[in-house]
Order: sequence, then structure tokens, then C-alpha cells
Amino acid sequence: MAEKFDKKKTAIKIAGKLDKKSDNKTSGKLVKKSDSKTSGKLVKKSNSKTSGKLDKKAANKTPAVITTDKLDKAEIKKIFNIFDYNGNGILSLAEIDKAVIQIYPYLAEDKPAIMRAYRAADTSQDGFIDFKEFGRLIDLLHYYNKLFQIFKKLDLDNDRRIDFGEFKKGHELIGINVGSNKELKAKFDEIDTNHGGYILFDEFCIYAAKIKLISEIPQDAKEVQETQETQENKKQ
Ligand SMILES: [Ca+2]
Ligand SMILES: [Ca+2]
Ligand SMILES: [Ca+2]
Repeated sequence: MAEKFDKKKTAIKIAGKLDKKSDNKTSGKLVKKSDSKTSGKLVKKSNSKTSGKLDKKAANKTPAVITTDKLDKAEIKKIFNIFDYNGNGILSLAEIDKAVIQIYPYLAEDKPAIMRAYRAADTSQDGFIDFKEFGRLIDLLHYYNKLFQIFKKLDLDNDRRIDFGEFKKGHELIGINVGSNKELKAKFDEIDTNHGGYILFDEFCIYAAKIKLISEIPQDAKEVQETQETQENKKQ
């Protein structure tokens, strides 16, 4: 019985997400009432519901875009098919936005992170994510989401850019430990590569990759950071 339970649990990792599509908010309630479901399902559902709630409130409790090392190919394919709303085998940005809202609702607000993951995952630079690129997309969504949580902590007034005042208050969050105001300003200017007076999320990401702010940086994220500008120019 225990073995069966475990298998269910992993299978449901995905299925739970799939269900969200149709059940969405009510699923938690439904599950509580209906006892026809397995206990595995009960556990998983109530878990994901709770963590979803937490995410919205306390952004620092970062969970679970499930990364691909925890998924097999069939599971990844399942998720891909959800993303691929029109079923043409490739994902547009619109399909990605839509799927993120359904599958990873706690990421839905984090547009800059989604955008960056989308651009970085599109290695063929054709504006679409195919199945070969999709694993990267999932991992990069996870990665940029984590970075964005940190970025948001620094961005006290929520205008999606970090001014020097905000940097001064929060610089320790990104491992900067300098004494004088002058040194701090020098550091700020170093990160603010376009010298616009603000650290933008893109600039923040480049710096974060440089100092390996998050240890489990996807292998190719660094190279990707550097090619993003080129990608941007190539697009019409
Ligand atoms: Ca599609
Ligand atoms: Ca592509
Ligand atoms: Ca700000």
C-alpha cells in the first residue's frame, strides 16, 4: 500500500497541476468533501493549496516551480501540452503567459521574470519555445522567479527598478558588504550598467549571475544573459 501511495504521489505532482486548470480555486474544498479520492491526492492538493497561498503573501517563501530534474520526459511532455494551447507544437509568449497563470499562479505577477525566462529559453531565437527548449523554460522560470523574489525585496516602492536609496537599504540581501557610501555608490553604478540611475531587473539578473547569487543557476543561464541583447535586436 505504501508503495502505491508513493507512486500516486509523484504522478499527482503533475496531475494536481493539471487539475488546477479546471478545478482551480474550488479544488481544495471539493477534495475535503469528497472522500472518493485517494489519500495521496488529498495530501498533495492541500499542500499545493497552502503553498500557493503563502506565496502570494510572503514572497520570501519560495517554492516550487518544479524543476526538470524532478520530472521525467513524459511528465515534461504533459506540461508542454498544457502550455501548447493551440496544439501546434510550439509555444508563443501568449501561450506561456496563459499557462503560467494556470499552472504556476504565484508567478503570474512576475512578468519580468517570465519574459526573461522566455527569451533565454528560446535558443533558436525564432520567438517560440519548442519541446527541445521547453525544459530550459521550466528551469529558467524557476531560476528567474527566485531572482525576482529577491529583486522585489530590494524594490521597496514596487516600481520594478531599484534606486540608490533602495539599494542602500537592501544591498546586504545580495551579499554586498561595503562600508562607505562612496563604495556603495560605486557598486551601484557597476550594476546599473546603462547608467540610467536605476538597477533594472535585467541588470540585476546579469549581476546575480556574475556573483552566483543563486547557487543552482541553470547551466546555460550565464551564456544566455549575454546573448539576450542580440536576441532583442534580431526581433523585428
Ligand atoms: Ca502553440
Ligand atoms: Ca525557439
Ligand atoms: Ca524602486
